[in-house]
Amino acid sequence: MVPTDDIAGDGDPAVLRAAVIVPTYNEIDNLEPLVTRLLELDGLGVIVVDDNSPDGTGALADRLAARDPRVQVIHRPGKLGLGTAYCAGFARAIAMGVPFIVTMDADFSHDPCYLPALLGAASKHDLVIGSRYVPGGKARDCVAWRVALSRGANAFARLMLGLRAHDCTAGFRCYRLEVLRRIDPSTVRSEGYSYLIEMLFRVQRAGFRVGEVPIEFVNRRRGASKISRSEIVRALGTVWRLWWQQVAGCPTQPERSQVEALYPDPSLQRGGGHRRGDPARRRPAG
Ligand SMILES: Nc1nc2c(ncn2[C@@H]2O[C@H](COP(=O)(O)OP(=O)(O)OP(=O)(O)O)[C@@H](O)[C@H]2O)c(=O)[nH]1
Ligand SMILES: [Mg+2]
Repeated sequence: MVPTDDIAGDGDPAVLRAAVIVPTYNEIDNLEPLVTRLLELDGLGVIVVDDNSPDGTGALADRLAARDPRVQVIHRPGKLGLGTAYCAGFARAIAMGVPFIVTMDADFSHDPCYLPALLGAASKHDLVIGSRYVPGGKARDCVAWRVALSRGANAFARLMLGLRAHDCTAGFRCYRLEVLRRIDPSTVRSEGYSYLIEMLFRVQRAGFRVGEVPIEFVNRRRGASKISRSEIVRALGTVWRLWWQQVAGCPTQPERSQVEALYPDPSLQRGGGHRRGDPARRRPAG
């Protein structure tokens, strides 16, 4: 395990090393304990993306944000999908300029205790996945059909798309800022859970280094799953679409000029490639 020092900021809430994006839909019982755990870690900010949860999760997020300036909330008018929720969170994190951007579920399936390992590994990798399927990783308390579904989806995505990661559907990830600047998450077509596969596909195709850190994934204890049968079918469709893109040789990346226009970065304009080790000394916007 990488030591916690790897994510330590200098104690100033305005100097963040990483933003943790937490998409929420009806996570009233999970959000406060999760945010409390996250804020115990130095140098982390939290971006909650709530889709007008009927159970009041959005209002709870606002109260947490009022208590601590490291917490921000993005409210959306209704359930618009996990993928687009990540996308909204990424746009905010890119605007903040934090060097590392983490995504994780609100339901404690992704234990914050792994964040130091994830962020530590991100010093050598451009995308780090908290993985169930590398040695040392596991899925606890998960029903057999969900494990089989997840295993099958991973095998299918790896085979069809040549993905090298073992846990391609994991939502526990740490991206380096320059990866998101280059990939431009807003151009990803998937809106739901398959957004994760499409992001990984693009990251690998763009030549970034992907690493995996073993985690023990724990089935949610509180609240209900939002994964539906139609999401599963859509994910299959996404894999086929990406496979076709690959076979037909379609570009998967936005034009470079488009990246520059959306996220102006002086080092890209100089044609000097991607900046490494972005300074973390930027204040979060808003
Ligand atoms: N904002 C937003 N969040 C979502 C949406 N769908 C799911 N989420 C959140 O995304 C995270 C993952 O969703 P889960 O329902 O836990 O899906 P899962 O982890 O694949 O399924 P389980 O193993 O059954 O928990 C949770 O924090 C959800 O609250 C959505 O449409 N919008
Ligand atoms: Mg979950």
